Amino acid sequence: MSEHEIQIEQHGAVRLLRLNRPEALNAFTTGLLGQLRQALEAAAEDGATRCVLITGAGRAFSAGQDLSDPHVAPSRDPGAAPKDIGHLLEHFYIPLALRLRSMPVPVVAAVNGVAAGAGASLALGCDLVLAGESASFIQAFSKIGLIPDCGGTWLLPRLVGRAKALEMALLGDKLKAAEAAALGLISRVLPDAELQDAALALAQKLAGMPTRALVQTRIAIDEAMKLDFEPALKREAAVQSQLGFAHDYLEGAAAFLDKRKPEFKDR
Ligand code: T3D
Repeated sequence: MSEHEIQIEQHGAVRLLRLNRPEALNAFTTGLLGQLRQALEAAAEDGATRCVLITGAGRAFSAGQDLSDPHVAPSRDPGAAPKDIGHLLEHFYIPLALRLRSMPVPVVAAVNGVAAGAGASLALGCDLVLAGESASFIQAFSKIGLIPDCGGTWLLPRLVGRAKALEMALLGDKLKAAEAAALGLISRVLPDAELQDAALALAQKLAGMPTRALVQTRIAIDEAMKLDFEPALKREAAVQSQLGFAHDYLEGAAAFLDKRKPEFKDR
């Protein structure tokens, strides 16, 4: 399957989405942003898909916003009115970030090269982030007079703390995959040649797990970061109560007792 700037492959219950503008390091045009959101929407609606894997074609994950895209590229005409970048964020990046963060299945990023600007935000917004050893993360925004967007200001301090978030965002230096893993920005680093197979294997493992519980875990952790301890305990109990009535818990517990492999179905 292909939507031009996104390649879509189905591997069993895993929907693989490959950003596909390798000649521009998969920089985001409005076309690519729109196609990626549609592809996420389609994966969310497909009951047979239980995990999404996002990666890039060629030598990069994504270089962020395509700075030559006519929607944002500064006009060379001194008389022309400046373009409103906020419009692009409102209509493309915010809906994309919200769609990604609220997927009803786990989402894995396989970062196969540089992830810069909004490309880094997209990767870091996924549930698990794997990177090849030659991959890197660049908060490129400050170099062009902008702030981190597509969720960057929310994600960075939560992932690495305020001091490192500010260092990365202010300086915009390249952070190698191994450093990113050591900081807790990403989950794992793999040899480049093993990245795609390892990411697919991880996505397939997640696809075989109790999807609804995995997604509720993501939500519970995000919510707990906003709560005091006791409200977090109560929220856990309320969600656990609901999950306890669901098929997957009954099946998981019964399979354990029967010493057999569980068959999870809930989404
Ligand atoms: O409107 C808004 O800006 C609002 C939204 C903001 C969200 C953002 O994402 S802001 C941040 C935008 N991204 C950047 O500023 C990164 C710009 N790119 C780079 O700094 C470098 O390309 C990289 C560090 C990512 C990689 O460097 P390198 O040396 O490996 O590759 P390269 O030679 O620079 O790039 C290869 C080609 O991709 C090149 O095209 P060419 O010369 O072969 O025809 C280059 O122009 C193109 N490319 C790379 N990044 C972008 C891009 N084209 C358009 N937009 C890009 N962001």
